[in-house]
Amino acid sequence: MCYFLKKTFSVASVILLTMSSCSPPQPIFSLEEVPLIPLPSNVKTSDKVLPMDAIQSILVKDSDKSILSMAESLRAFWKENTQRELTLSEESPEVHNTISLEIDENLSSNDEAYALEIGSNVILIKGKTKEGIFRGIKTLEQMITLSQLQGKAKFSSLPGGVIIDEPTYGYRGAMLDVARHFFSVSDVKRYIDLLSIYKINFLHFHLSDDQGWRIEIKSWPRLTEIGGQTQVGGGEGGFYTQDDFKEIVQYASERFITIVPEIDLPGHTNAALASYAELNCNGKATELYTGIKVGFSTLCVDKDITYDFVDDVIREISEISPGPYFHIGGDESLVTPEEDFNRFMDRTLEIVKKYNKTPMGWYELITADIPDETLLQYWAKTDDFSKVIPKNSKILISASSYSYLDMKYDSITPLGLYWAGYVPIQKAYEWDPRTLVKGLDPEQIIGLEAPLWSETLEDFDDIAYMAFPRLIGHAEIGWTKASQKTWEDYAHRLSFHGPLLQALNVNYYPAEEINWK
Ligand code: TNX
Repeated sequence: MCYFLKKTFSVASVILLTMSSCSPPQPIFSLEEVPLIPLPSNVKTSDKVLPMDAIQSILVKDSDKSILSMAESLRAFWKENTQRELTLSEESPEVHNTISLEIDENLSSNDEAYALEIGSNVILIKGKTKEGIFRGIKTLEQMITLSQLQGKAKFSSLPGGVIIDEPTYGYRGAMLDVARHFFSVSDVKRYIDLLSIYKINFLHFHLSDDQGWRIEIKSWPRLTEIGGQTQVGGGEGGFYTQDDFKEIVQYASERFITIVPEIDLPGHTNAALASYAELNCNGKATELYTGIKVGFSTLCVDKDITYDFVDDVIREISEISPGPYFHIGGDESLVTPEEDFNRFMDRTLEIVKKYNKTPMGWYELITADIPDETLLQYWAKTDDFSKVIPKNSKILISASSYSYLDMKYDSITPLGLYWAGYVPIQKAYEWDPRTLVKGLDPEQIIGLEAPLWSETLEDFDDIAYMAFPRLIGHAEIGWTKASQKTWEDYAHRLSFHGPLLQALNVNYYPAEEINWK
């Protein structure tokens, strides 16, 4: 226990001798050199060093259930990574030899802001809110993992100093298409775990499309009994029961990730049209579809039953989705005449409002009479965008030539599509949401989202190969100020994340342009 002996060295030279052989081990990195992603806004190194074994407890001052559960997870992380058991305390007269978690409302106006201070025998994590504390814990965990992977057996101390940090954008999202191929609850949880390492805070779930309907709707059971039974290529498909969905929502919320459910309407609906004949204008059910074409299906916009269907679906999903948004799709409704599309969307937007959700949709929604609070998701290639976005709408940037994780990295990538061009990792990193799309007012932009469409992806390894490492760069664009980012510095930090992903068995794409550690 070197930190203990240190107190006695002035009284006995014998102990001083013993001491010098066990003074605190040097940390692997100084605080400013820890290759954290996203890069924090402010890092100051001190001359202190924290021996890992100086920490014996986690102190939770505001005994709040969710802070306690974060403390429990940190405790499990500590045990796994340092083989040491920490105690959990809710009260302590002195703050030393502990990791203290507390709320500090004066920290910033940003709810996700946190301060992380590492002293010689204490770690203080302050959050503006609980969410801030969580983001701070994730920074600490990343620092420990990166140090440990580089330090091998030598890892036993952390560098002293202070990190003060907050995100640039309030919406930093990922989207997973579970309709083209179905992914299990445990795959989704694994994705959520990886998102949380990089401080992503929204997961948009593309729950229905031509090839599959993936969520149980109790009042329309054939959607999953028929529409959920296949996928691209003709595999067996699958769906989430409402209990599965609740489990995912809960798992995500413990990691401060909000689930955004999407039911794509009125196009991309073949799975529903195959399940219920009455949703078709000709009254005949379509065949299930397992190809990858888009833009051939539409709900029958002039039938009343269509709106009963839309109302039931939005009601049932809203009841189990605590997040603010309901995404109603709206993309590529190529066989719905524009007038019909607008009429359909006007009624559907009313239904979303009735169930107290903020409507969200792909930007094609702008032809309808959209309420001001609507969140529009901009996905076009940047150079072919000519439509006028209403000045009062909020915009989420998902430009396909930069943010689409299903675009191939290059011509030899075995998975993915390339209609929006190849997206190597430098291209995916080096852009700015505020200036990418000409004609958009930067004030309208609330954040960015990286969609992962799954036409060519069959299992978690496929997901991981397309998402990582591009999603890590995307997370940094959302968090770190544009003025603080450079490709060279990012590429250097990213090189340390290969071992991190490997340790988690993530099948990432080992891009040649990175000098992986
Ligand atoms: C376009 S982008 C689509 C999806 C496809 C994707 C494939 C958008 C809103 N719609 O239906 O899966 O391309 O990259």
